[in-house]
This record gives sequence, C-alpha cells and structure tokens, in this order.
Amino acid sequence: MLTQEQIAQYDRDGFIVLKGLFDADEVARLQAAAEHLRTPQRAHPDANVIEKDGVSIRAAWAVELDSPECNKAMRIEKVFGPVKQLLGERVYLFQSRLNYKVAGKGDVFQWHQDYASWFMDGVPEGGHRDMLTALVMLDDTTSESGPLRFVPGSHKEGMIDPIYDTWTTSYPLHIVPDETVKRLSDGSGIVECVGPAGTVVLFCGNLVHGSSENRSPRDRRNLYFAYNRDNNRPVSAKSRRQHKNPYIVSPTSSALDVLHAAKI
Ligand SMILES: O=C(O)CCC(=O)C(=O)O
Repeated sequence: MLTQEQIAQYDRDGFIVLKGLFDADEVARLQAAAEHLRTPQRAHPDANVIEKDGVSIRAAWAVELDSPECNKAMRIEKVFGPVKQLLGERVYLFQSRLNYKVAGKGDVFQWHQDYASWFMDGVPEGGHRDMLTALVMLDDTTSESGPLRFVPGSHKEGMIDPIYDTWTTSYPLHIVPDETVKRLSDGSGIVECVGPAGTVVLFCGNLVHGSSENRSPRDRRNLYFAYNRDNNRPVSAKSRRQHKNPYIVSPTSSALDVLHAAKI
C-alpha cells in the first residue's frame, strides 16, 4: 500500500513511481502476451492501430479481452490496491492499451492530457482523484527508446483547451499547445519514465505527458490500465469523440474486485 508520503507526492506531482512491482517471470509472461496481442490471431484485430508506415504496430487496445495475464495485472493487489487508495473503493477499468514503440519505428506521442480525450467520451470529472492510469513498463527503458515524459504538477492546470491533431501520427489526439507546455515545464522541468522492466507508474488524467520516437534498437512496450471512479462513468449524451473505436472505452460494466495474489 502507498505511504502518506507517496500519496502526498502523487497529489503534488500528479504521478508516482513504484519500482520492481513485477518480477522477471511476470514481465516475461506479459511480454509474451504483448507478442500475441500484436498478431492477426488476436480475437479482436480491429483493436490494433498501425503506425504511419502502414506496417509497424503502434497500439493494441482492450488488452484484457484477449490476455489472461493482462486481465490479472489490472486487478492484482500490488497495482489495484494503490489505485483504490487514490480513487476510492469502487473503481472500474475505463480503458486499456499497450503501446509498442517498435525499435527505430515507434512514432511520437505529442504532449497531451488523457482527460482531454476522456472528456470527449463524456466523462464528467477528470481530477487526479477521479481518474488515473497505471503504466507497466514491459522493457528496460532509456532516454533513447522514447520513454513516457511528464510535466510534473501540470495536472493542477485542470483541463487545458486542446488542439485536435489528426496529422502528426497515425492516431488523432487532443494535444496541448507547445507554448503551454513551455510555460508549465519552465517551472517544473520534465521527468522521463526510464528504468527497468516491471516498474509501475501511476499518473493522473490531467497530467501533461508525451514521448519522442524510439531511436534505440529495442522495442519499448508500455502497458496502460486507465481507471475511473464507478460514479464518474461517461454520460453518453455528452460523448463527442470524432474517431470512435469500440475498443477504446472498456465494455467492463462493474467495479473491479482486487485479485489477492502475489503474482499474476
Ligand atoms: O506510450 C507512450 O509513449 C505514450 C502513451 C500515451 O500518452 C497515450 O497512449 O495516451
């Protein structure tokens, strides 16, 4: 469970790093799941997004549908316990995705806030105690392999008026204007999520984040589980997302139970 100091750090910075949560055996099983999810044998191939080159996989959505390992990882106590500490007792999986950042091919993620997209899905509240994402690093990650990058404390701005960028990558995104990123990072700097596979990072929906290309010879696979408070579900009448994909918002209808197990 998180200490009071860790909770205060999350409140202040909008993220918290939990080192060594998954061991080498668990990471190997999640890596094997990642390889299965990127193949056409996947039960839901439409859930996968390809990079602009038309060949390399960019992302697999709704991973819990086809991977028992991912399905356990999203509920296991060492991940979901801290999530519930921050969001409350009744929490469900809002969305999941696995971003592959293929070696030498993986494209950028422009600076953005996840809640800017979730707002378009009709989710009423995007505060740091309403929605957050657990990132599980599946590969050892360095500055060269396109790590996730945060502007610490940027969640305190609330939702920043976004630009809808349909041209930079293969996937349209509500991005934060460059001048806003500059203003926010001039004060706080930028933090890179580098470190060994098995590291977990919890970050909130209004935290400004992005990543550059993968210039390394190794893939950088990041698994993401986005959670929402059960009483903050999207209001369908307020959904305005332009590029709809049925795998983007999880069909899971009920609040999750914790999986009491040491390993996935
Ligand atoms: O995986 C990355 O590098 C960025 C992921 C991200 O920000 C997203 O999927 O919204």
